[in-house]
Amino acid sequence: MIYQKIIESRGKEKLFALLIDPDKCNKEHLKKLLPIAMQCNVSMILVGGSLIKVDFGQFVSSIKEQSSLPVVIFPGNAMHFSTEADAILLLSLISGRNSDFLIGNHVIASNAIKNSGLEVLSTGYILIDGGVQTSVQYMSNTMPIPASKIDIAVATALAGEQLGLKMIYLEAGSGAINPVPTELIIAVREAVNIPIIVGGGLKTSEQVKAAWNAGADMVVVGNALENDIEKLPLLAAR
Ligand code: 1GP
Repeated sequence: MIYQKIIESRGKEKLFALLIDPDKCNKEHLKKLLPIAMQCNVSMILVGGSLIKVDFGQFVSSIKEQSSLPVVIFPGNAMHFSTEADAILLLSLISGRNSDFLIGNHVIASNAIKNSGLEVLSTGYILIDGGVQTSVQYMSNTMPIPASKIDIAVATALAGEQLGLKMIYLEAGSGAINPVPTELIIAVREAVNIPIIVGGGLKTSEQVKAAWNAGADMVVVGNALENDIEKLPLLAAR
């Protein structure tokens, strides 16, 4: 079970998730990327994006055929689904006030998720302003929390924990100029006990380590590796 693995790793090993956007990863790239990901002890592969054109199920299957790494769906909406994955990061966009992303898509997908038997990782998804308008902001039609409003981010994370969500994802958005500030991660870490995932705009190993040191249990990197697989060993080094 993936959640069990996340809980058991706390205090022992920091986790690194590789985010693959199916539209930005062709067969050749995937073939090169997966062996490196396995060598680098990547903890799991997240598959997703705000808007996806290619066949989601086929893409997940091709990852499963070529690697033994756990594959977790990182859905942009209810259409992003595959029974071949190991788990789904069931994101409720709790920093926003758009009911479609708080509960609407979840209702649409609920029976398919139940029938699939996939592990459900219910996660409070909190958008933090990363210095540029990102696809997730536009597609979800929600406003991110300003990066300086640490008290709002903390209260939002706390509410997510009190609602029974199993994890908090602090998200600056794919391709963010500024990753989630370390002071904000530290403050959320002090406020909640559940695991914290941090992603968006992490481009250097210093930024990855800073997020881990601030209290992230797992970091997510996508963009920085899309055109530069060679950076993976450095970014994923513990
Ligand atoms: C985006 O947090 C992830 O949803 C990863 O962001 O693509 O900027 O690494 P990047």
